[in-house]
This record gives sequence, C-alpha cells and structure tokens, in this order.
Amino acid sequence: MLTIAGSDSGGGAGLQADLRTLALLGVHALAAVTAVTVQNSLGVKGFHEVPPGIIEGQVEAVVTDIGIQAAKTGLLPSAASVETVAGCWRGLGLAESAPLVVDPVCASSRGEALLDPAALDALRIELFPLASLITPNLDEVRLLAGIEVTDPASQRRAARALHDLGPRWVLVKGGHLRSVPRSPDLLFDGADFHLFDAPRIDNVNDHGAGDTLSAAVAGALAHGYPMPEAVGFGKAWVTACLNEAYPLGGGRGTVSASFRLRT
Ligand code: PXL
Repeated sequence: MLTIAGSDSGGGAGLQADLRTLALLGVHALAAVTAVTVQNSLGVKGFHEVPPGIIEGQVEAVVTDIGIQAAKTGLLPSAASVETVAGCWRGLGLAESAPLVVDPVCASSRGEALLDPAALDALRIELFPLASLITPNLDEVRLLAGIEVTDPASQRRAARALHDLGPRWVLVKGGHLRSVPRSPDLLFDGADFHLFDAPRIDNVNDHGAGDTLSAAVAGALAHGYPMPEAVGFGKAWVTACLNEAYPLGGGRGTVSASFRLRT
C-alpha cells in the first residue's frame, strides 16, 4: 500500500509512524514524501514542503509500476499538495480500485497549526469526495466542519456534516472527548453509526497516535478487511500502542507497537 505523508525527524509521527505500523502488519509500504519537518520531542522547529511535481512523480512512479491495494494520506502541507494528490487519484483512476484513507492532519498533537485555510478548503473540496474514509480528531473536526464536539450528540452531528462533504465513511475520533470517561470513535457511512469504544489511555507520550490508527486501518483495508472491521482493528491496535508508549527526549514520547515483537 501507499502512504503519502510527511517526515518527522523525531521518529514518532508521520511517515515514520506509518512505516513502522505497516511493517508490523506485514504490508509492503510505498512512500510518497510530502514534507520534511524539523522536529524533536519538544516540537516542530522547521518545515520544508516537497514540490507538488515531486509528490506527483512519486505517486505515479509507484502506482503505475508496483500497484496498490490501499493508500493513506497524512500531512499534505499546502493547497497545492492536496490538489496534486486529488489530481493523481482522478488521473490514475484510483478511486475505483484502491481504498483511500485521508487522515486530515491539520495540527500536531501539541496543537501546532500545520495547514493554512486554503489547504483546509482543498481538503474539503478536492480530496474528501475521493476518500473511502476520513479520520479527523476533534480539533480537526472544529477546523474542517466548524463544529465543537462536546458530547455524543454533537459527535453524531459532526459525522453527518463531514459525510456531506463526500467521503464514503467518516470516523470522528473521540480520544479528546473529555466529557466521557472512555474513548468512543464514531464511524458513519451516511446511514448507520458504528461505535468503537475503548478505554481512554491517558498517556502523555501519545505522539503519532492518529497516524498509527489511520495506517493500521489502511493496512487492514489492504489485507481486504471490510471498513467496519478495518476500523475495529485499527482502534484496538492504537489502544495497545498507547498502552506501550514510551518517553523520548525532554518532551513528548511516542506510541509503540512493541507488544507485537514479543514471542
Ligand atoms: O501526528 C500528525 C503528524 C503527521 N505528520 C507529520 C507530523 C505530525 C505531527 O507533528 O509532524 C509529519
């Protein structure tokens, strides 16, 4: 499968989280790099966007030669990069052949803004209609749908509003829903709601959790799981990874799938 994502030099989130997750799921990961972040456990210090033509070249090179069963997007750092990926999807006819998970990365888990308003518009207008699944957290729901999710009713309202933008499925993640004791993720296909409820793991070392979830879901789709089962797998996976998260440097550490390496 293909991940289209940014590099995190701290090794916690982004492309590095995707590659780690997919390797453990037995999925060969093709990688189109969208941005290089200068980052450590304390924060994002710098940023270099990969030119859209090079993003397009990477996608086209691997899709036309190797082929994909599924794909995910992580950080798409500008409107131009979002439009480029959407253009590749339409041009290569991928919407029909490979499920696309769009993780609408808008801010880091430390709250640092990573996208400007034009890029948010491009996500909504160009990419969401091509997505099999979008996986916003509650900060991203606020930025993308203008809805403040505070309880299960507003979580359902947000899922409907985001579904209206065109993705086949929406997963409104509940990890940041502080009004309830657990972490309820709500999946919606325009007709039915599926709730994926798990214990909230209050681990400060949660860098890369969202990327790990969307990579695990996309990896499960690549293995042929139907969407609700793929989301259930991803939710269980990221919960286990939060349980084993470890500290790094002087700031925030990262989620870990070391449980997978025990015999
Ligand atoms: O976790 C979201 C994310 C994704 N991709 C990159 C990031 C981050 C958060 O910092 O740096 C490259």
